[in-house]
Amino acid sequence: MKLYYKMPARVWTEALPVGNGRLGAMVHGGIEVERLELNEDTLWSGCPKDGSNPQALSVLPEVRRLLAAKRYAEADKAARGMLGPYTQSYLPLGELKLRFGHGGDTSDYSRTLDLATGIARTVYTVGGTRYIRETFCSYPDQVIVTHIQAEGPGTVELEASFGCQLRHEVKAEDGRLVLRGRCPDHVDPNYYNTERPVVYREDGEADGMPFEGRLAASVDGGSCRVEGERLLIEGAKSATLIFGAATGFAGFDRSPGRDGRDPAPTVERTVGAALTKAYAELLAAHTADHKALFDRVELRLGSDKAEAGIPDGLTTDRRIAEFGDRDTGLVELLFQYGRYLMIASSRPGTQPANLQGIWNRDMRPPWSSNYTLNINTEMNYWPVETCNLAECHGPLLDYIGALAVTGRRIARVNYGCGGWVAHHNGDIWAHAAPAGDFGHGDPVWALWPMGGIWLCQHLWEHYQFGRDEQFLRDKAFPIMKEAARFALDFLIEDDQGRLITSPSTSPEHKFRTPDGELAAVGTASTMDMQLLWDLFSNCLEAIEVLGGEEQLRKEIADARERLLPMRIGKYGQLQEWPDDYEDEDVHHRHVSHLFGVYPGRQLTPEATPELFAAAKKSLERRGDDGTGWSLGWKVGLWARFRDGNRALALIGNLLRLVDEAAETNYHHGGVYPNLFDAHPPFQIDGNFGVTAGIAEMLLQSHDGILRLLPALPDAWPEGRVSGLRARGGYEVSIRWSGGALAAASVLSAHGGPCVVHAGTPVAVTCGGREIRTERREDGSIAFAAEAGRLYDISPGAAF
Ligand code: FUC
Repeated sequence: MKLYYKMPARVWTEALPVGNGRLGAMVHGGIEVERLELNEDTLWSGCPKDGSNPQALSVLPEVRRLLAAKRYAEADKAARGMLGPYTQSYLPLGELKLRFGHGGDTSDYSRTLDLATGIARTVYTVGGTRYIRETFCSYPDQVIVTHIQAEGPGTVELEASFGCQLRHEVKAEDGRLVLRGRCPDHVDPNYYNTERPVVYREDGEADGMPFEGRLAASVDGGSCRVEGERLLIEGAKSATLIFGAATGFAGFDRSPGRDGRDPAPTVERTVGAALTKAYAELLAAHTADHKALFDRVELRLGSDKAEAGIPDGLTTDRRIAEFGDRDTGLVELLFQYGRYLMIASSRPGTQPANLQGIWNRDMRPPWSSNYTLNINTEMNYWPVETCNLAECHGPLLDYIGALAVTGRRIARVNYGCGGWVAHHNGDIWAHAAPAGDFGHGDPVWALWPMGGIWLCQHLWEHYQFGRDEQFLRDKAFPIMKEAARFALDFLIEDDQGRLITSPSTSPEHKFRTPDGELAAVGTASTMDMQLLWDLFSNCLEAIEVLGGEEQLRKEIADARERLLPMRIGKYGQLQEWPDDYEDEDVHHRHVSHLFGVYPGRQLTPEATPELFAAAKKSLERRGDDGTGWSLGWKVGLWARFRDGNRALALIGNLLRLVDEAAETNYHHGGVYPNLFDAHPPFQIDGNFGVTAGIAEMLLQSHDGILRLLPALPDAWPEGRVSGLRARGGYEVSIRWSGGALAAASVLSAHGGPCVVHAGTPVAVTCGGREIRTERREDGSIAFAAEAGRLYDISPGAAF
């Protein structure tokens, strides 16, 4: 479980990420100069702003009238009047540079990131001295730790300094090297050309985020001092550098500049506390914390490396370039990397993972490195429940709560609706308005009031996997029901009394009208209808669990019944829009209308065979290429289509080596040498998407049945996976051989009826005793599980 290289990172996408959900670093592993590019997840530009647009409400009837008459071009133009501001940007904290005195004449260099321990290690020899450098980011101690050990006659000689692109100063203070500064009051998105994209207010009214980073060190032998803008270590056998940082962030609704927290005491507390501890103690606490999460899931895809012609000792980038998915160990690594990155970028109490997780080096990062809610943010969190990291879901679930607050105002002012709404972009200030500088944005992405509705799926899924009824009652359902309120108020009737959304888009994809015109804004996109079905169904199931809400239950059930039905088009495809229009781009990266297959659950081969087949046809037509995240999505989709070979082909397409210098590409992605997903540019969603997709190949539970090995590719005849989670409160381990189930176990946390489909007759035992099962027509078996019991499932006749 290691990423491995034989030379230092030359560029950012070769560097190795560490993080504790809040603090992060990209570790370059340089020889004469080590660089840690630093991040803190609350370091954003701007402050809370009212993004509502009262004009939107007066434009809305006009847009609806034009759409009813299918006057798309005019509707598109008018819809621009409904937009709000752009989001703010996620910003880079700075860089910690360590300049070593030992020269560059080294041998035996290696650089690794151990996913199982969360430690980035750089090892090399200079003269007769072996230098061992370890960096990790501790969640329990809330600091980044770099330990340098000289084994042999040589010593550690180093000079540490900070770099920073934000307004800042560096000072020696009380034995610490302090980096202090503030963020701009405003940063425009990187794709928006303006005269002053980065704005610092100078009038004493600055709202921008204050921040502070502190570096301190302890040494074994030799000396350590802070002087001017440097921290200096001389003659040490080993040195431990401690870096901590904090910002003025005090909540999505408070100006950090005027009403925020002073970051200094917070950062001093963590750095001071960590300094009193020995390196071994810091390391032990970090490793225990990391392993408690990471070790829950194990995946082994049995393979004979020699037979596959894969030499030992190959670096990760060579494995990608030369073997891709044929190297099953690399596929295991890719799977676990998604889990590693989740642990490193989203922990209880932190911000949710953004487009780049927490790792960003740019003042104007791609797409503001924001929360892109029309696929990317959700995809980030697809693996959390199945891959046994449910607590890492917390930051997103909390964030949905913040959006439900700001989104209430947008629902009322922009749409005249109750409940809450979010659109395709969010930021740390819980931006919920349609993005686009009040008219600059393109409705094809901006005008999509479905962000909150999609996010609510995460609240329901968190309940489904964990069955925490109090969470459902107190936290999830109140937010879900208000999202449903918005939806119920926003829906209108078409001329046949069916319920439609208007205006409506299918994220980022245009359709071609019979006159050959490209249009973005229409009515009732298939994705809208599927998202609404999902939210309504989840609300109805929640009401069943919680009781009460009779009035709302009726209203939602009635609306779900009346949603415009999906249609099959002239190519046998699932139509993306209610009319069978041509695609703007048949290979478009978004596959929004397949939400109902994955991550949704509306379309299954058993419940909706025709629509399911049409959805598959749609995916065929889209093809097997795409941006990194698009490939990740397609892995999950092919898993749901129960085609393991095709899912693996998509993993193969994602495992294409992309160069740092590759330009932004909307059709062709892959991974960088550090296995970061390449849109390109770097975007972390594809990492999370493929991890979730691989889990989906091995276990599914969206239709109420635990489906074991639903999409096992021929290339993985042997293997085992342990610790995957399934809806209903189950933990599942599976072993297979010769391409078929060998054994499985199901741990039931809460008890209840358990239905298992293994593709073969199975018997169930518990503690060695046979369990009575009921055999069902579809080949599955059902039994009554008791809470806290482990059930063993083995091929053979059912008892
Ligand atoms: C959506 C996608 C793009 C990119 C951006 C962050 O706009 O269509 O491909 O992922 O989000």
